[in-house]
Amino acid sequence: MELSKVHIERLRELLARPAQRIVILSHTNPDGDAVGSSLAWAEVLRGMGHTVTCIVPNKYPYFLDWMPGIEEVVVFKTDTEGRAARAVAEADILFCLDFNAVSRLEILSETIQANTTAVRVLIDHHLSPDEGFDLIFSHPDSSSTCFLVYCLIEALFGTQAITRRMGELLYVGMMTDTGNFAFSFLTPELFRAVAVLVEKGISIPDIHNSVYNAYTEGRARLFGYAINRKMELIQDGTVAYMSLLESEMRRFQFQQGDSEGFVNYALTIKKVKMSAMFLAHRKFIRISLRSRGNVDVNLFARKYFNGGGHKNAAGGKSFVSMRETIDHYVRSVAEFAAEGHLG
Ligand SMILES: [Mn+2]
Repeated sequence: MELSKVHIERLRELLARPAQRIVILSHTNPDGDAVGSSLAWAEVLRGMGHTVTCIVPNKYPYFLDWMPGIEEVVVFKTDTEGRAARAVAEADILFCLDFNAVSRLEILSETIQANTTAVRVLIDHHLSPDEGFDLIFSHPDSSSTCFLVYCLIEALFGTQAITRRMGELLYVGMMTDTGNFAFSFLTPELFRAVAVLVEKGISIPDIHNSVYNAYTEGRARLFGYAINRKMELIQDGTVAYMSLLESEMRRFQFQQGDSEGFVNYALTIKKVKMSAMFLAHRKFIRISLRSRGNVDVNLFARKYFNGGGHKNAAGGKSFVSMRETIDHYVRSVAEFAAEGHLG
């Protein structure tokens, strides 16, 4: 992954202005990469004397509660004191981390559009970023935004600027976005970065345990239910899907983040090349897509579900019923296969 020297210098100049008021934003349903990269970047900026507020549209999953500094993240949805709106209105710089379009902020996007004076900087690894940023670090070849933030810190200050605390935060995103170092873009540079974080004193077993072995009983039982009762295979067993209605989620005391990993599980079946998860929300159905190898779910999500993401991990939304959404998926998969996209 090659960072642009020109962009690095522009970032350096921007941050050289004294005492900037900075807001770091990340996406709806923030995950380990969103929160980890935001908090680590906030630490760096505070170290330079800037005032930093981290904002996410809605709550992060409970298994990230242990992350150092997470209590300072402002959750826009439950921010009754208007801290988020005030920080955005007063901001000199807005950093957008781990998403590629302001629309991904959903309930927070209007608030962002209201401030037209702040410099907007994108730091992200999703495909096809939107226009409208003043400075863009868009690296779809980075396995996580945390790794990208690591590279930015290294380019700006050298790795001596990385503390153990930052290391723990950055490792969370590197680990979760790569499926514990099992997906694509596992470059030598990434493992060199991990080596540096280990040198800083991070405990990989502790972080792994805190993130992956911290679920509720309800989540474990919901997982069993989803796999046993709700997983369907189509296209001669090469494509899977699963759906959860609100009533089913309630039955297992569903909490934000509980369905993470479900969509990946179908890909543990040898023949399965593509997997989808349909999760009912009050106003729409959220779709997660995963694939193996050359099957491009970013393309699929763009074409059929108004979404996007990465080649092997993407998402979208549907505003019709669960039945209609699934019918649309099954038809779309057939068309996708007929066009030769399933190999
Ligand atoms: Mn990410």
